[in-house]
Amino acid sequence: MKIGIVCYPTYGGSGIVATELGMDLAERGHQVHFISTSLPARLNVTLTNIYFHKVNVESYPLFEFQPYSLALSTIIVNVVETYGLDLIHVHYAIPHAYAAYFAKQILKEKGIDLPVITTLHGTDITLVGSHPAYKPAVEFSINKSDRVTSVSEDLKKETFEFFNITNEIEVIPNFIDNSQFPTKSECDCVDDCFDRTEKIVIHVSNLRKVKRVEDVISVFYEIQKEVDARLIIVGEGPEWERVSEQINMLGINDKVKNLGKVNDLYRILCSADLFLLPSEKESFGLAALEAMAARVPVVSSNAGGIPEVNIEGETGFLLPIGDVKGMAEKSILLLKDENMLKEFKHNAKERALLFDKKKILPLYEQLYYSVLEKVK
Ligand code: GMT
Repeated sequence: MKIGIVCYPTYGGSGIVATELGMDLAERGHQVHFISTSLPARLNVTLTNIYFHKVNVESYPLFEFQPYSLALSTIIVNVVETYGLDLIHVHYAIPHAYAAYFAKQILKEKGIDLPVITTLHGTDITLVGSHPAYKPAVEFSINKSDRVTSVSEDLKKETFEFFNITNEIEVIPNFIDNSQFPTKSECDCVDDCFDRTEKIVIHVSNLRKVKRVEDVISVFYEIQKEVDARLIIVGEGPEWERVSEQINMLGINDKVKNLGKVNDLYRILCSADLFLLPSEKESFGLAALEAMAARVPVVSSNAGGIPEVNIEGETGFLLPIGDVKGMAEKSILLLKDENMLKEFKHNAKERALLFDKKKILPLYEQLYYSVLEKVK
């Protein structure tokens, strides 16, 4: 198949999922065309069968805001006509599903049928999509997509609650490539990252408000009173300034290290003992799954789709959003009990294996074939 993939190129989960999916499809022999404003963070464009097309949003003095959707529709039309794409798969509804719909209409005039598949990732529905400024357009483009997928049952439920949806939504959960993670013995040998006498607590995110990074700090503050521990923060984002003030105020600067954006996340993760994810909203929690694939248990909130990934009392603990005290108590319990920690680490990996890309990616491939069958 010749497949077009539209995604945001940044470090967000939707871009990661789109990129990993595309690279795997290319490995399976499909021709994959990425369409994005810049090269997606994890994309290896040197792979055979991978093509990259940049969305050029021209600036013009008359425009206060650049017309991204228009530029995207146009490039989709051009790529479909030039390379003869069979379908387009857009990740994130806003405005990708909308732009794809218009590309489809333009192509229809030229006698080309372009099936559009939309994958909903979370913030496109729960935070931005339901805003009155976007709602009718998001609802319309979901209903007009040939197929719609959601990364969790919870997100599917929220989509039906927020919008008047007449289309079906198929849940295809996010996935992980377990083969990219260091093995247990390799993990045990990673001793150059951190001091192995301390317990390593880790948080990975784009440090946005919705991640409640201040709760991460408050939970860790309680942990380090009881356990010899260090907090590693991976990622960059708008909340960092506020959070670093909190770290200063609590006087725990020597116990918290911010690594910023890293290239060897999986190696760093496998040095950790506990992952904290107290998010306000999370349609799935890919960051938690990545931690689990590195054998790291998770103490999280019970927001959105997190309970579909992190299992209470098995791979970690789930507490209500904002329950810092509860999260700290469970973290201390786990970090102090070596047997429980060992068992949870094992369980976390077992759970991550259920989301292995070998199991999940064929679901997308089947979906593509069934769409093509329908339009034939
Ligand atoms: O969470 C973010 O800040 C990024 C956001 C995105 O759109 O990339 O992540 C969403 O999609 C991920 C991949 O499907 C999910 O794992 C995240 O849970 C989801 N984030 C939210 O729902 C807040």
